Amino acid sequence: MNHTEHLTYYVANFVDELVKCGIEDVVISPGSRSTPLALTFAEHSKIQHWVNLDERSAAFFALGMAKEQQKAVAILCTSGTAAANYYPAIVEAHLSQVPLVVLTADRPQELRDVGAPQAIDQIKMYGSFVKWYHEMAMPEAENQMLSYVRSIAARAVFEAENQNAGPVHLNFPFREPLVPDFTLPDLWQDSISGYHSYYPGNKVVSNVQVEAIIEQLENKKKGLIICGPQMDPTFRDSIFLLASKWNIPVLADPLSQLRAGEHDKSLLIEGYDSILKSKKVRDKVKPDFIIRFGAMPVSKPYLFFLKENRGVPHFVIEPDAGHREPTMTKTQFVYCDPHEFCHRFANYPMQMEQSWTSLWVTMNEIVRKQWENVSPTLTEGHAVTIMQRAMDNDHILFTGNSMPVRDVDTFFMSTNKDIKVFGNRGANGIDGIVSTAIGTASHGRKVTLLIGDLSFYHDLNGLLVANQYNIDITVVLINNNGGGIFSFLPQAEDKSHFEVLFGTPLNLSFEKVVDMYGGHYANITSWEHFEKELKLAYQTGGIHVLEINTNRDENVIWHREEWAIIEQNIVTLLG
Ligand SMILES: Cc1ncc(C[n+]2csc(CCOP(=O)(O)OP(=O)(O)O)c2C)c(N)n1
Repeated sequence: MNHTEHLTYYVANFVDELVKCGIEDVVISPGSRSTPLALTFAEHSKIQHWVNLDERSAAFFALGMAKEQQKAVAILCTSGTAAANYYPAIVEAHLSQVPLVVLTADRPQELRDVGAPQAIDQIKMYGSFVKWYHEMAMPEAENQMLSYVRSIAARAVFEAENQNAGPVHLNFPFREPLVPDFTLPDLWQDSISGYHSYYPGNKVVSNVQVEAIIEQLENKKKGLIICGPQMDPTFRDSIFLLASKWNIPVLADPLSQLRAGEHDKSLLIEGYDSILKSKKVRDKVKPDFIIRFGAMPVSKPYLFFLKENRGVPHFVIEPDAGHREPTMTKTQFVYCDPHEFCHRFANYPMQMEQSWTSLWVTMNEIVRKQWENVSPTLTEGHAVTIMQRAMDNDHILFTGNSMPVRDVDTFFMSTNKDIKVFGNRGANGIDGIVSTAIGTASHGRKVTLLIGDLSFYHDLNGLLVANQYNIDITVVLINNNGGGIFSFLPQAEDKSHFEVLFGTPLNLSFEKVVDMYGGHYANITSWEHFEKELKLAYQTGGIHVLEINTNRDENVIWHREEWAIIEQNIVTLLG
């Protein structure tokens, strides 16, 4: 066999195995060293290849796709800084447990560390942010090596998708010439199933462990369940089964997938962030135990609440492994399938005090009432309310970081519409948000992105892929000309350096950029106008950017006034 034959069979068997293990999408960024894999992906009939020029955007785009599809997506780039540009999305995928199979092409050994062009040290370059790294062998097509390459592909997909999902990295050294020969016979194997089979199973708690937990809960009447960010849409059935059996309030983060859908929401407390903002209120609603599912919630007041109640039994349920508890509260980590936990514990005859549960429901009602009356002026908070009303069933609301996710926490009240809420809350970066949102829209789901102007600017490149693949995306751009969140922080009091270091106004006209990407732009002048533009966006598709101009200082005052009313009403209720 000659060089090209070795290369072709090796790479074809690898790609074919990824496909057999369920990979349906690969996002490729152009380059020369990755040619063998790029051409083979393009040649394989059962994988869709997407081309995204900017590796940073490409990796976030794949991240969004994997979030929405709930399965691993492959990404491929050439050697050098191309691979370095994947870094932020890999960090986010690691922390938010999203499966990615990261493929980087590399120079062969003899061209490393000798000043060869576009050669950097790519060995374990993503450090502990990937679940598994493997330096691939040089292409060879003996049977043994084809078994090897299939085995690695199968393992990569498994490692990415199972237990705490996340990214895996395979680094491929390739020697020139790089172009495979697709006229060679028997490139793809006929078998339908993958090379290996994996039966990972689910973790369960033993009877002894269940008894140990129940013993601590007996006679407790003021419990709370809280659910942070998690992506399983079916979890609501299990958690509300447990909640209804125990008559226990469920505090639900906006990314918990519990606020929207047709399930019974009588024990859902979606207004808990507004409720717990007040120290006076927090002091009066002391729980006697807390059970948390999902990641740590977005809400800062909840963080304070948890710290102030360090003495009470605190359980964190994790499906596989992990230590997601940043407050150092004494915690009992329970590693088991969360569905199984709910079903198992629902059988125990626990009952919360009716007055406790009713109090949370009534406080939640106060919050809901406060947000029902939409202010006549354009406020950042009520943009969420109007968006939520306009969205159809089966919609995705993608929320940017900074104030958007906090406003969604505050203003996205429960609804029977099946709306998924996604965000990049692993590392809370303001980078890559546009690309990730477009990734969630890549397979035809209607997606509305709520984003601040700095975050939008940070990832303008992301719009290219929507333009090139005709992906529909509606962007609600809250333009407060800078970082609005900083006006809520203590540094806002010191005006001397605030604007330069934190406010950072951009003074940009986004209309021109939207035009460059072939999008439709509207500067929103009223809520009626906003509703009309959202409707138009959903009807016509394409890229729509609806800009709402707000003022950072007024935004803080408005939020604080509204929260003060809620506090007053709840304090009156508590007497
Ligand atoms: C990549 C990255 N750089 C910097 C930050 C720090 N940061 C957090 S919020 C923020 C301002 C975001 O402004 P904008 O997107 O306009 O949203 P707003 O605060 O106005 O809601 C910055 C710079 C970050 N989280 N991620």
